[in-house]
Amino acid sequence: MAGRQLAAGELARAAARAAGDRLAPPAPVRLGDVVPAPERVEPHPAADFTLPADAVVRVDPDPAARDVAEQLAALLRPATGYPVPVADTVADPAGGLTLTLSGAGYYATAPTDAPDTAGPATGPDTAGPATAGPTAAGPTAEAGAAGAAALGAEGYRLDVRSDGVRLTAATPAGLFHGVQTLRQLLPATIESPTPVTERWTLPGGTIVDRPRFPYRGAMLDVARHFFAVADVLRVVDHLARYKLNHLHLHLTDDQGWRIAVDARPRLATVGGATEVGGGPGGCYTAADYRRIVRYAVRRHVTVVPEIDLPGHTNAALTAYPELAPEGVAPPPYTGTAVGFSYLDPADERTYAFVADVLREVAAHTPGPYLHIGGDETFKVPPDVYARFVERVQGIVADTGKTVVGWHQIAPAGHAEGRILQWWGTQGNDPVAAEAARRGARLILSPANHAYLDMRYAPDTPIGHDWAGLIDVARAYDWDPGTHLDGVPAEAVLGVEAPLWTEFVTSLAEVEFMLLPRLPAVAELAWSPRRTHDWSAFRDRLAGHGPRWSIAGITFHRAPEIPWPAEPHGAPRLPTQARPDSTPGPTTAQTDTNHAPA
Ligand code: TNX
Repeated sequence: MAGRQLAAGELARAAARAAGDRLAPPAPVRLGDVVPAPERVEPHPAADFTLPADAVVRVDPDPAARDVAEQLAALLRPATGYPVPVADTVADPAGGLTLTLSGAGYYATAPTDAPDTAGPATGPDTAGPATAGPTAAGPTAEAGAAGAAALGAEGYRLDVRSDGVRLTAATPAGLFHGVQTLRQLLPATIESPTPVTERWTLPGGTIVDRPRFPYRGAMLDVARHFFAVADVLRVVDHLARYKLNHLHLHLTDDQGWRIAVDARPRLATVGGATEVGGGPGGCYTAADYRRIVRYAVRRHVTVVPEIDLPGHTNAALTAYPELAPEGVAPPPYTGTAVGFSYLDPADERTYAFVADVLREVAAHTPGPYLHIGGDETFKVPPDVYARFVERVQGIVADTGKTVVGWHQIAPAGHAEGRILQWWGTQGNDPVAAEAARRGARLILSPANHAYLDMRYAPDTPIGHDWAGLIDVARAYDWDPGTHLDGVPAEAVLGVEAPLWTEFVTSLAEVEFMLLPRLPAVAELAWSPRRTHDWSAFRDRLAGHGPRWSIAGITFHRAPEIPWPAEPHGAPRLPTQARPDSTPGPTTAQTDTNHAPA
């Protein structure tokens, strides 16, 4: 009798659930509506999942995975108003969100698709694709381990089923990227900082995803204008959202020196006290810098510090005039011209200075790279310049880091593992191609596609135009795998979008220039080439406008994107008066200064 009652109760509940499912509207976001486009998407419309008010995030008892779970819970709490506790166990995974490291997930046994031939052919991030069939649940443990290996260092698998969500990856970085996908699959109001009444439904199905290129980045120039630590942290958030994993900080230039060096204290006090337009500038203490690094590490973003040498050093020379040619202190510089300053390559004190600076910066930097600049040193003869770069490459090697430089360092001798950041505008660059043949790897930042300081259109209120106007289509319209003649995809480490800040003075302006172009760059760097499709990208991108608005993030409402109407309007770029001493962005002289060599 009791048994029959139980069964009847179960039946009634099942019937109510089925009726509820039939009545429930489908998830507002489609499974494929993710930027950057995932490698594989298998929708399973009957398997939508609605987050219950008592949802729990469960995670493998691994500290780094646990930290990703905490970040997932933290992003769910404000808008849902749910408590979302995190539990250190993946037992009893029904009804919540489960994050699992490595072999414990579920995978099908055999790949069903050829590897993406447009991408690099080898390496942990580029093994053959895993399979995500709707019938993939419940394979053997061996199949699980094989699947996790195929996800590589940053891939993930996301299974949304009506009884719960499972996220699996071989690494915490993979879990973190999976969380970014999950975030985009929730209704846009998940970005609200305060509770919203909403059905928190995720679209059913499976996504299996991993990056095309291991280096995916953006650069922030904190030298031309100084940006507070909080602003930099917010830029890290924007990168992480789109699965970008490197933040290059351009820490030094003519107009300001932005990282304190104990051995050379005047760099901070004198070199840091200026910026374009004559503002007060600023300088990160070692603690500030380490705070940025730690924040980035938690978001699986590697900070790449740049000390620009031997040119772009006027601020350093105001602090240590003995390093200037003829030993004469130059006046502080707050304009926007380039190419006039340099450390004296003939003076041994220059190399002691460089070693002091790079040793300290390396010590504060957990990532593998040190960027030595090397651009626009117009006043140093080419052979002297090449010997300087070779010595500095050696100093970087002594710190244990891998050297990165702008592609102008290509003519200098090869150094083990060195990386050139290419910022040209013509894909035909035999010197860079030759450096790649000698073993250099390339980060591609073609100025006419990836320079986010270029204006979108003639009426964009701020920015350069020396590399042309870059609307969203232009930012999206190139292929890193084939962009440079004679440079095979295997030599391409990845893609980076630099934001120079001669004309960018505030966080709102940074965001206005980054968004919506940064997601375009992210898609080029992450997604398999076969997913590349402007009209599909444009439609997926459009859904991010309301997300940014709800989160209070400024962006450019680019006219070529079909943004949905927003009831409360989007945050607008505050109109900034440009300081009188700063040449306007249309100044022909300023903009031809930067034509790449
Ligand atoms: C060129 S790209 C520069 C920077 C400028 C930028 C402006 C590069 C390595 N050097 O010094 O800020 O153009 O777009």
